Amino acid sequence: MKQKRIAAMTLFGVALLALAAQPAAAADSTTDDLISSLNQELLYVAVPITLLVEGILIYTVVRFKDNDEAKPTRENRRLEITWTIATAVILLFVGVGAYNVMGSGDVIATEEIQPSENDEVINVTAERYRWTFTYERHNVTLGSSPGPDVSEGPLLIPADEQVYLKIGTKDWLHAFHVPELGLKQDAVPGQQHIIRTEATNPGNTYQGYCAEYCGQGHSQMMFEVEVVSQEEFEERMSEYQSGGNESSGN
Ligand SMILES: [Cu+2]
Repeated sequence: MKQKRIAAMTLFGVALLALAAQPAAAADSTTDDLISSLNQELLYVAVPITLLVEGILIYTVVRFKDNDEAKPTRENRRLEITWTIATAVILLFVGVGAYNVMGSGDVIATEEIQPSENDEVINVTAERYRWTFTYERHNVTLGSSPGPDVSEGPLLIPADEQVYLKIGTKDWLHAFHVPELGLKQDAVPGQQHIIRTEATNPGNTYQGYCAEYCGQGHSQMMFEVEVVSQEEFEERMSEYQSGGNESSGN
């Protein structure tokens, strides 16, 4: 029984270590890269702590299982100072790591993220029940379903270029979410949140969703994200322009 339990725990530990040692898959965007790297970093800290705590727990249970008269613990200042400092160091490491990722500008929307004139800006607008993507510089509007001024099309993103997505809504709450690119942002009425990213794998497509339950048609609010080379992006934009697509932007 004892050996069985130790064997099971060892197996669990090895599995965790293997998970931690696995190299991160090639990131699909700068945002995805930041998030995956942080996960990896935190795992390097979490796995040894888990093994240490579980090890002490199992050792204690096995070692003292026949101890009928447990002695009360005594104050041990050195031990208390040690675990206080160790915890503080770990929290500091996690805090600094997380802050660097969150504050980088490529993970969450902050006031400081403002595109300059030459940046690719896409207005991503949610409504019941579709998404529209307006390319300010190209005067093109694509949508997850066609409409009067909207051609049906994916969210087309040029690769290896900073892209700014202005997330907004025409009616009520929705949420823009592309898990594989690491993108998620609420679409809040009366507000516009700007998120920034740089997709790194041209030729790939990704599934996007609405991630905030918004009514009967919520499950239809899906869209495709297509990452293409910068040349192809410009070509496709000209095609959409000449294809009679009239953007509603003035
Ligand atoms: Cu929804």
